[in-house]
Amino acid sequence: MENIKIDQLGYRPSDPKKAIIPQEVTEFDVVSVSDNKVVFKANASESVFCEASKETVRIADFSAVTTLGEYRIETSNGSSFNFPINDKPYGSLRKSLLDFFHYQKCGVDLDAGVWSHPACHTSPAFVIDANGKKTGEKKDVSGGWHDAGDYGRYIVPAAQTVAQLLLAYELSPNPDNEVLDVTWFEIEWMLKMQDDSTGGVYHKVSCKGFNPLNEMPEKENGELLLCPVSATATADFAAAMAMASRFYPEKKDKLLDAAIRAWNWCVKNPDVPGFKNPPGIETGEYGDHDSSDERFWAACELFAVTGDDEYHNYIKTREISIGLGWSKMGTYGIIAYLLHAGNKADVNLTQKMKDTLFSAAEKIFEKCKTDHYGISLGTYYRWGSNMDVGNNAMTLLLVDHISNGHFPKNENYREAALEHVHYLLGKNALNQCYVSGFGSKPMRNPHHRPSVAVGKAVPGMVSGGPNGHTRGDVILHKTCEGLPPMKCFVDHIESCASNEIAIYWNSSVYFVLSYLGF
Ligand code: G3I
Ligand code: 9MR
Ligand code: ZN
Repeated sequence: MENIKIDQLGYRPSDPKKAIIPQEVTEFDVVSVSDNKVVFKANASESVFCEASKETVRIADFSAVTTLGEYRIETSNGSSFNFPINDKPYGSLRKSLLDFFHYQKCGVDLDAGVWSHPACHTSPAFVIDANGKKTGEKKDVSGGWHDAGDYGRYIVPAAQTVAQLLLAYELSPNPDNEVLDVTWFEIEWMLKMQDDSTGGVYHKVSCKGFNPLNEMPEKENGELLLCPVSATATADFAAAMAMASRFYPEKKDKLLDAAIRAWNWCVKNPDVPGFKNPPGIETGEYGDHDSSDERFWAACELFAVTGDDEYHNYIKTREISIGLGWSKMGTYGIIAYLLHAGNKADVNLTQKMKDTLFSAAEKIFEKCKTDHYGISLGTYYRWGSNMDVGNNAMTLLLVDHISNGHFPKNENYREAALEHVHYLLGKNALNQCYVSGFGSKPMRNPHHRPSVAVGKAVPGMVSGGPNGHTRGDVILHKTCEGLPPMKCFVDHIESCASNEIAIYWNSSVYFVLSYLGF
């Protein structure tokens, strides 16, 4: 019985290594798989109660095992899956997380093995107004990535994804060369989503509702509808395009021009209310009534690139906020300012931004100390909790970068971030590796239309993960009602609230692996 939880993909020799074992036993062995010999024997920790999984466990520290090889943990009443210790334990995982974006391409003939398909969603989209009525205008907005398990394309999550991929490229010790090409596919589409006359950016494009779960994308051929311009989409767009202008020198003018036109729209429209799906539209909403963090991010990116006072003055009068997930984007602004404002940076503002970011990281770090799986969600597991796991790890790593590894206190943020990765790869209450195609118990049945249509999961996709708010998801509710939050997950195609996949969940984990050099 595999009742001992470890990272199913394994460990690097010098990394800390902790398994979670049931409370009934104290002694554990590390056994070498090739000859069944015990190579390490020790006592696990005192038993501890884990609030998120409502179970009592012990922590088995086997960091002392550093010899390359294949192992498993054993106790008198069970064992773990086999796992390796070597210099590249994750193999092609990181590459596969990036390759995933290829499978999400819209508007092109896709050559992707059994998931290949003809070009989808190529017809021009009808612009609609806030009442859901067609305005008479049509626009070509083909291209970009399908957001997730559905075929909608939405600007807000696209901006998060682009930012995380570009930051992974910028801050990794060994960046993947393909990142810029991969990301350009989305940027090109985003540029088409801008309204030429006003500079505002349409919030999203999709059909009016979701199509059946077993349908390949080219089969979805209802009318495409372009939802109204929103403040969050426009500000996110301004930020992402200004940021991108630093990475694509030959496209700099075009990107910066688009960013400035979007910014000017934001200036002219300070009080536009947040986006809501117009009547009759049922696809992903990405509703967010507060565009202040998106505007802040945009101003920081524009200042980083242009050094213009207009943006600096704006930033100086705004609240500094934190966030890396689509509804709260402040941290991207902070990072742009801290890394790229150069000698134009204001000393006080720099300090304020550092304080805000560092205290957010400290809170995350404190939470890890009280969680026996070593992660930072406490008991709050919501839709896309695995993105929160990735984003919290990313926050720790951004502070690691900004502070050059010298923290205010002697805390190891890299190690804490790595525990988040171990959690995603199997060291969790369900013994579940949350990435398709990887681990001894991979996620196999994603709520992802092409995977459902073909009957086989596209590899390298990060599942949304446990969601303690099960209502509305019939299969999740039936399976997990009453269970503690860390266990509210079902590897079932129908569970969109726990087992969908999304571009911005992959980009989050991709950043973490890239930064850590895997
Ligand atoms: O804000 C409330 C909070 O006050 C409350 O405590 C909590 C618990 O119920 O819910 C919070 O709202 C949640 C919201 O996300 C913000 O976290 C909603 O319940 C929850 O249903 C909502 O989930 C979003 C989901 O769409 C449904 O709208 C996810 O964040 C978002 O990632 C997801 O995105 C979808 C797109 O719409 C369509 N494409 C797929 C994509 C991924 O599943
Ligand atoms: O399949 C849809 C998924 O991609 C979305 O993230 C989710 C958001 O609400 O909705 C899913 O669609 C379901 C719809 O909301 C309710 N009827 C069943 C649909 C398919 O499971
Ligand atoms: Zn498509």
